Amino acid sequence: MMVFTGAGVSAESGVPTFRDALTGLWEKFDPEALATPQGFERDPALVWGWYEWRRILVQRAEPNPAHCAIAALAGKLARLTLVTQNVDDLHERAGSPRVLHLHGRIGRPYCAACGGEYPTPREAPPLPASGKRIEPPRCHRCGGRVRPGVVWFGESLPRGPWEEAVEAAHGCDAFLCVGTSSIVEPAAGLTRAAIAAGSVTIQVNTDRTYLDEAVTLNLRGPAARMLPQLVDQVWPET
Ligand code: BJW
Ligand code: ZN
Repeated sequence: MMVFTGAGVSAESGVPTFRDALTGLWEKFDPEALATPQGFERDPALVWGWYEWRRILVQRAEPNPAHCAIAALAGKLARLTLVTQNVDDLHERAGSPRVLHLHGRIGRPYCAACGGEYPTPREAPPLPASGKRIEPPRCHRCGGRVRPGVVWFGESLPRGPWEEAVEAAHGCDAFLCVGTSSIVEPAAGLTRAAIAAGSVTIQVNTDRTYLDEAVTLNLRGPAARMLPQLVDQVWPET
């Protein structure tokens, strides 16, 4: 089985999604200014400050029953590949042993010049304001500017996780797609690949998506309610 998650799986943990009406990040913030390499070059303090706000928000959030149900599912199946577009670590904190992050990890900044890791403090500092400008730190090795460890628009996805995700999408018997608008490419192509490969595809979402007619089953509702029910009913405790 392959499980593929998007921002909706973390929404009930208080982590905002991107495109939901009223509450999505892109309702209030400009993706061109904040989530592109060009935006970071133009105004590094604006971008770093915004990602610090989000990093600390994520650090303070807790996994919800959807993350926990997915972690429990791994113990009930011969093989499960968990692929996420999310930059948070809520799947890991819920106990999922292995998570393929297609869009990076917000808690793993790195040097924009040499690529070296930049360790972030473990304790959660006070939450800064979302628009607070913060100068990015400098790399301990080369003095280059440190950048958020996420994949911005126009950037390539990390090769290893992407290749593994493509292989899983083509080879799985069942594909569970949770809380994603399926708008962002190339990640959205994974669901289409699983459909084309003939696997059973289940979509969990509070809203409609353009894949509603293409998948095998739509479960309309919040992930934190739908996923524990799905897992308990399809794979009951023996
Ligand atoms: C619930 C719920 C609840 C709510 N329960 N459900 C082909 C065609 C057109 C464009 C492109 C293309 N190929 C590439 C592009 C460009 C671009 C792209 O796709 N743009 C689209 C907007 C059209 N893609 C890229 O640039 C990618 N790179 C790439 O393709 O490289 C090759 C290349 C290089 C040079 C030029 C061209 C190509 C990289 C994409 C990187 C995406 N980065 C972001 C930001 C990450 C950092 C950060 O966190 O700030 O990743 S954008 C943002 O969207 C984030 C997410 O991971 C991603 C997906 O969003 P997601 O998870 O689906 O969230 P939402 O908000 O969209 O949806 C939430 C869903 O949950 C909704 O459906 C709700 O209903 C639901 N929901 N609450 C269940 N409780
Ligand atoms: Zn460096």
